[in-house]
Amino acid sequence: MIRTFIFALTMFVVCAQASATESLPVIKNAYAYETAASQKTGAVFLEIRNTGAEPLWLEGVTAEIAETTQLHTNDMTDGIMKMREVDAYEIPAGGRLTLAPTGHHIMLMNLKATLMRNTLFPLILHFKDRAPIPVEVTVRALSTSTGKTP
Ligand SMILES: [Cu+2]
Repeated sequence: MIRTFIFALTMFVVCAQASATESLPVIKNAYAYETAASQKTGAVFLEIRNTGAEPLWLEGVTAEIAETTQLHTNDMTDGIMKMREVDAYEIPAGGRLTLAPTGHHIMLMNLKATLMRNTLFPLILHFKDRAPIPVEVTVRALSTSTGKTP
């Protein structure tokens, strides 16, 4: 009798923990800059908030609009800014990660279509141990940028 009760209690705790870590990443402000017709690459920036109690890992991205996508970061090496591919981005528990032109960015390679300003295109974010999350990326005009794109 007591044993059953303890088992039930344990199950309750386990379930409560599982649902606590199920909190979804919150994605905000996903955007890319428009591309020229001849341009084969583009970059996507966005903000990810982790409302959960566990770290989140963004492990990859799929986008219909590009043949390949990679997670990139910018490193300063010998005074030169260079892009480098990374396996994943960590978003700490209760923290946020901002992808921006000067740092981390999602690289779209071999674009199948030109990114036209004021349009949207879909992207799917793949987090470790989470269901994929679709987002809509807004294409911004280049003139509104700082003039710096990766
Ligand atoms: Cu890049």
